[in-house]
Amino acid sequence: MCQIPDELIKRMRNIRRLVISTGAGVSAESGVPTFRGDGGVWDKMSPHEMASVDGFMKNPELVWQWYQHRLEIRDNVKPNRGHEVIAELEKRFDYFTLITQNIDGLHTVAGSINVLELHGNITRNKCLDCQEMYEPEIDLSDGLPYCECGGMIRPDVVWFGESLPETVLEKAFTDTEASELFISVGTSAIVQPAASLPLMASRSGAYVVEINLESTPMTASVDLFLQGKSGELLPRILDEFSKNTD
Ligand code: BV8
Ligand code: ZN
Repeated sequence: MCQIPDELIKRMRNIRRLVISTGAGVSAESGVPTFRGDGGVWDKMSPHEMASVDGFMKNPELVWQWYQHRLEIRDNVKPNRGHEVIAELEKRFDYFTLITQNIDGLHTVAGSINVLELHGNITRNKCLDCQEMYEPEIDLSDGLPYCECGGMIRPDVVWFGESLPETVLEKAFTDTEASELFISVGTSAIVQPAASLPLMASRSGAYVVEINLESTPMTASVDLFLQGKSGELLPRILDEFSKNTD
């Protein structure tokens, strides 16, 4: 099991602005399948078939079934220690931002408050045309759901080729550039523009840490790579950080 270097704990004790950015790897330990690992959701379907407007328009029933299936998984899991530690760390820093690619909402369930959901949230639906919001429960047995305006209702998530919610992305960029310590946890660092955040932090002078089960395209350019499970490493970091220094 990899050591938690003193350097990281020392830095945590000497900074005020912490940004944590998470991907599917943090939810993996709650039982939510990741995208690109074995048994990942993508290996059964291609992302562009399922998580894109064209894919939805081509086969809305299939895409709706896929999201309903993932919502079911999400409704039967709970946050894990990794989520809880991130929620605890938010209380310890004057300026803290959590940026997540995850759409399962588990960070909020775990108690995180300042959460930027870059890719939306599977527990919300909206109208494709007028953007009216709708509850997550959709009964497909009555056929496809439609809005009063006649538009199709879809999950309120960001699909490939769609731009991310503007204000959310703006704030993610601003807080990343202002961060003194940037910790990326459980992402394959492939999906853009989320994957550019650590580099942006580094360019603005932040110390960048990557916590992940395996190395990724960002590993070579971070200051510290901690290989392992987020649900194990994050609690150890919090324990070391909480030890009194005298
Ligand atoms: C956009 C929501 C442009 C839906 C998702 C450059 C700039 C801009 C865009 C692009 C670009 N290059 C390419 C693009 C297009 C595209 C893209 O990035 N493609 C990739 C595949 C190359 N980007 C887009 O289309 C984005 N839109 O920028 O549009 C634009 C601009 C202006 C105007 C119009 C358009 C939109 C991207 C969002 C797509 N939506 N999800 C849904 O979920 O159904 S992406 C999807 O992948 C999820 O959100 C997920 O979060 C995301 C990333 O995956 P990860 O979270 O990293 O998960 P993954 O399984 O890949 O990795 C998990 C990692 O955890 C692994 O490394 C594993 O080892 C590790 N792990 C596992 N267990 C553990 C663990 N680590 C620690 N502990 C464990 N226990
Ligand atoms: Zn509508």
